[in-house]
Amino acid sequence: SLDIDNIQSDILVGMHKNTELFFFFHVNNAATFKSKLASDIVPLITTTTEILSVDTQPITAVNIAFSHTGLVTLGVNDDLGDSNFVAGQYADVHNTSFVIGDDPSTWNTAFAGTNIHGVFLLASDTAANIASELANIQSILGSSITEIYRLNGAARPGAEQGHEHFGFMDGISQPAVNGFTNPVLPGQTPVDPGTFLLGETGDPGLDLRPTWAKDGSFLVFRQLQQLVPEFNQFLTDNPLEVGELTPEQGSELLGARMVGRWKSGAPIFLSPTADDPILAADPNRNNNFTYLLDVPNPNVENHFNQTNCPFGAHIRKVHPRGDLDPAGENSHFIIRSSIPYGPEVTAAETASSTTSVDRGLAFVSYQASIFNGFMFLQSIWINNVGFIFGKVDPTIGVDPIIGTLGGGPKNISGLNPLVPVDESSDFHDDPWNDVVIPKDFVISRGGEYFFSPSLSGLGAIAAA
Ligand code: N7H
Repeated sequence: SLDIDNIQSDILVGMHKNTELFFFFHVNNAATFKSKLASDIVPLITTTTEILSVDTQPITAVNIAFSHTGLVTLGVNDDLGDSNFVAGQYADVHNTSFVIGDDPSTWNTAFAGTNIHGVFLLASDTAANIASELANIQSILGSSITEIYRLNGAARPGAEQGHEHFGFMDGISQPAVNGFTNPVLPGQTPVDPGTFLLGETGDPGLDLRPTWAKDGSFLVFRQLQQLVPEFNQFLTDNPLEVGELTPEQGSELLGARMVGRWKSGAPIFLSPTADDPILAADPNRNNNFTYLLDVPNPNVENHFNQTNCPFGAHIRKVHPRGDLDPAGENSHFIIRSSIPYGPEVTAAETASSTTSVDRGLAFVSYQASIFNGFMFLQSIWINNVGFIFGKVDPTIGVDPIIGTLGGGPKNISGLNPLVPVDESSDFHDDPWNDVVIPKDFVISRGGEYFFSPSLSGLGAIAAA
């Protein structure tokens, strides 16, 4: 089993709080910073064990992670065995072999370059608690650090709690970690801990890691702006005309088919024509499916059929359950720990169908290899019109939620369920590209790659 007293809380479990601050900093004085890290900061860091029980959860949970330039600034020159980490996320904006799809001009200047050395993640029930913990940390570290940027995340209010800004329930599907997750829920795939934690069984870079890096994880941070009124307008303008559905229901169905789940979280593969909130709320059922069998017609081969779920639906693109052989699927799992940021849509924004206030997702993923995790999903799956490979339609399109073709229109296969099921259909007619998404509704504002060390790893960094 894993040494969960030594693993930071956000990696395997999440912060379990409704507000979260991402505080990005630059280190000015490495010697002072390291001395305070050892004496005062490490004792503040929340462990996995602490977050698991309400009795031991701190009022404000604290995690810390460093960029590559941060580690170098602190005198840590060990090779962690991850070239994406070394180059930083801004370099990947210009990566032509593996395209993450970002437009550098939409990047927040704080992220452009390699100026960020580290990030504090502070999570609590109230913004006031976070402010007081931040004041504490700033008084400990004094002028040894400078703030570069901050982003306040918060759960959405009332009935929207747990839903991201487009309105869909998030945080439903996570991989199960061998030696940690108990019980494993139906439909959860158990994977080696080394998929997420360096130095553990299954770590693809096991031989490359310095000892102190064991039980740390690479944290990919992305500020992903969401154009919510524009997204809603697109759905309103393009209701799917299926059976007896009202235009409103047709719009709802289109959104659900873009995501692969209804707003409640119910998977469309199991409930293809109408939302099913009871299914959505049942953890024993809401992940219990693969795309291998077509539910109403179990004999129809799934490569030819997107009646229940488009090949390109967001959750199918990023987790093609059963569409690939298990090895191809299992090496690309990430653990997500994102939280929405920004206020609710205002009446004026709704009326004009135009975003005027920044809101979106503070995206966080953990993986032991940035390439196998975030990078592979983003470039080989999300932004690849050919993925999922081997289907009857060879041009499925990019991910309708987060994929991009440089901001322009996106043809997505099978968003309308009344698409041909017949494998003899003529490819050249492209009969599957029935709904065209005119522009991107998610825009990257930038991000960075970090390493979230174990507590003993933090001690080693402080002593470097
Ligand atoms: Fe996605 N959304 O609201 O549409 N995502 N995502 N994501 N995402 C998921 O199953 C969303 C993003 C994954 O195992 C759900 O927990 C939005 C990035 C993965 O079946 C919803 C944004 C990446 C899964 C959303 C966004 C991923 C997943 C269903 C950006 C990776 C699990 C809830 C603004 C690079 C899939 C759930 C599975 C689920 C949405 C970003 C990956 C509703 C709005 C950048 C692996």
